[in-house]
Amino acid sequence: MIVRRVLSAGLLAALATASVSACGAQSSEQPVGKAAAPAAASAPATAPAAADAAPPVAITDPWVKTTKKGMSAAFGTLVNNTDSDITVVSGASPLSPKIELHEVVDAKGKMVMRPKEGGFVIPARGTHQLQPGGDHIMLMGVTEEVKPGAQIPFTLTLKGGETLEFTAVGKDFAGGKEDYQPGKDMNKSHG
Ligand SMILES: [Cu+2]
Repeated sequence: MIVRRVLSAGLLAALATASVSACGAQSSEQPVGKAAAPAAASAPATAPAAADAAPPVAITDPWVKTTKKGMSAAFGTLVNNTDSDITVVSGASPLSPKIELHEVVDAKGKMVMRPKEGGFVIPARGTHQLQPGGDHIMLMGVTEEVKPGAQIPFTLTLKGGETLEFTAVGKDFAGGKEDYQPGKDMNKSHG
């Protein structure tokens, strides 16, 4: 028990250190070069550091393939602003009661999609692309028509339980080798 307590304390200390580092200017040990630099013209004078506003994880240009009903998919570029890998483990949206995280793989020359084991990993300080023909957020049963320009709210849940909320925009897309439309059988069983 004592060992476990010590370990926990160590972890907590590490976490505390990490969050202090993330806040940058709040730690007296951190160099304040960024805050002192006059080049940051766009930052308000009172903002100590732009890093304070950067979320640990974000998504750029999120969009949803337009569809009348059935299946569709959401795409965008996941951005990791931290020094550790971040894993997206699940997704949710009012547009579809069931959502899966998919990948597209080459199965004997045929591109097929399937749930991605372990979710999407965004490398530390890196990005992870969600795009047609690759990883995507799969909407298994779209409940209403998605028109171009539609605003669709999404929530992604990360491995640690944190969430990333964003709004994806409806966009027509005809390309891609994989089929995001439901088969006839699935139509039949749907609803
Ligand atoms: Cu899919």
